[in-house]
Amino acid sequence: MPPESIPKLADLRAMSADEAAQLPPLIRRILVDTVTRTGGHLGPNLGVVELTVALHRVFESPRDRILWDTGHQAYVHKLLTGRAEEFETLRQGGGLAGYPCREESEHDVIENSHASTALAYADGLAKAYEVRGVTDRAVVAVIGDGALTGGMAWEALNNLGAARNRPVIVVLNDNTRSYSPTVGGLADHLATLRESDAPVSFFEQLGLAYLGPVDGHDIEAVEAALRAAERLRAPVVVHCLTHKGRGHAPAEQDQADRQHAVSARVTGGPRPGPGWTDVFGAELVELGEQRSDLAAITAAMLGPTGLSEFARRFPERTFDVGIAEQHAVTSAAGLALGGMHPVVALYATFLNRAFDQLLLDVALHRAPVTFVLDRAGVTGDDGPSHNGMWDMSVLQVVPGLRLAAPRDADTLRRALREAVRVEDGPTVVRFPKGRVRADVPAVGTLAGMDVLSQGEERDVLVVSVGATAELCLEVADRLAEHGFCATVVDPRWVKPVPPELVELGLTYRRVATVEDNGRVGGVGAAIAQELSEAGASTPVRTFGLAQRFLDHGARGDVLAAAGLSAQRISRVLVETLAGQDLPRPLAVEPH
Ligand SMILES: Cc1ncc(C[n+]2csc(CCOP(=O)(O)OP(=O)(O)O)c2C)c(N)n1
Repeated sequence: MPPESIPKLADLRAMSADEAAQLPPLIRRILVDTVTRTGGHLGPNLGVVELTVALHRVFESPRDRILWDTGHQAYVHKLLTGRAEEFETLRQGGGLAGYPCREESEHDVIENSHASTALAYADGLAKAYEVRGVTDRAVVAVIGDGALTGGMAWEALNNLGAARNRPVIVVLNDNTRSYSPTVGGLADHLATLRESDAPVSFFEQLGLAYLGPVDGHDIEAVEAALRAAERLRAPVVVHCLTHKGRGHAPAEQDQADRQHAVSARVTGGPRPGPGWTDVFGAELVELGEQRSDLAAITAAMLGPTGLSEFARRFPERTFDVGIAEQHAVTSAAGLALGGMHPVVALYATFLNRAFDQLLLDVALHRAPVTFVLDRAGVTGDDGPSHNGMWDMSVLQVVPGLRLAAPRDADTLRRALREAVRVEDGPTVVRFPKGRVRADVPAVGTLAGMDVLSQGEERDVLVVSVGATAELCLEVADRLAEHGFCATVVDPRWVKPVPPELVELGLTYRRVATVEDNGRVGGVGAAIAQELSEAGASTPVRTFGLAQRFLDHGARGDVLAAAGLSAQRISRVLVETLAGQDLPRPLAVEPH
């Protein structure tokens, strides 16, 4: 059946229970057909088909506000809220976003992708409606058992439970998994609630009502529970039990993560080589063998951050803390105080969650913690909140922190070995998403830094940060075509700015820095500041990502749109070297 057979919302609500029961197989077929082609979150969406149908039959979106925590499970919601015909454009440039998107639809109230926020938004919405005397709409937040492990969710429950007359419906989508099985005391408590109805739930003890558990694949049962929840006019948790990957055998049988996220179907071409994540994971296992004080910490992303093998070899030194980056960081500081050297493996974008913990709990304590930031820079198809384009800016302000941006597999291994040897403060190793390309060998060293390409004249010193090395070499080639000489250096450790780099910069006509990070406050800005303080008159051009929320799309397209292409960088540099960038004197107009 084609996407046109997805009913309009009003028709969905008018359907009989029997008619509604016909929808899930159609929806699952669309999900599987599309997501296996475009890539995206398959397992989570297959698990919420009936739940989403029930939600949209009971509540009247957009008057009633339905909030999706994390937002990766909102594809069915998109299909049911007028986007079925565009669904095949999912995650493609110019097409539907992979998460809720306010610009896309009035049914999308919040857009995030960072977990555990929906209950706080719901708390705020409900407070606003109470203060403004708005009583005609429900506030509904759907949250997974994984996202419920995040501290923000607990903080929100604490607030929701305290106001027993302010209605908020929390739909707990309990599939027992984050990527892998959800861990911790709360997960154990949910298991108890699933298996017997005797004990009082944690939610009731906090002051919320509790309904369930309900079979989340039984539309009528979910609808009945949601209606009962609405009638309570109180903060209430509706505990729904679902199966991640439901109805699609490859997802149901996937022991690792129930096809939590699948890649776009690749047709033909050479087999892809190892990824940055694999190189890191393998090196950490080697280091773990040499050093019994090394520990690994993940925030519910053991496999995706490359820690599976480390966990298999050293289970007693591997800690999954749940989707709790703040806790991961401060508990790493605790591990360090206790004589270990923890390696905290995160996606770069999620480190934002734990900035203060890194600043004060780790750096102020000079705790030897190594942060490994995967998916740094533009990630592309997951949209604005998933790009790891903030880390090298926010980390600039952390005293005593050292940051390496390796350019290839070889320098990643080196950086990691060096990082875990540092015992007087935090270290960071950041690298991008995807496959590692061939190593980019140094042609020499200059003042202790790797030289990737040596120019004969001192026209431009190009400072290559991390995986921008190939791009910088292409820039050097293009400059050569225009008769300008560029030397490309890679300092590898970019924070603090190496003093040798500043000295070297003083001897060039121009300095250009290139980084896969927001331009504001990044490595380039730090280098420019150091050069200026050293009294240099050398103009510095900092190339990085335009400091805006970048639309989703293929990585190469997003990079180019954000200003990081060899063509653009070389054009700007040729203009500056030809003196065309000098400010023209203002013409003074007579009175
Ligand atoms: C702050 C933060 N950390 C990590 C992630 C990565 N992540 C995306 S979905 C997910 C698991 C979510 O589990 P759950 O909420 O139970 O939803 P499910 O996919 O099982 O339906 C994780 C860890 C994230 N989105 N946000």
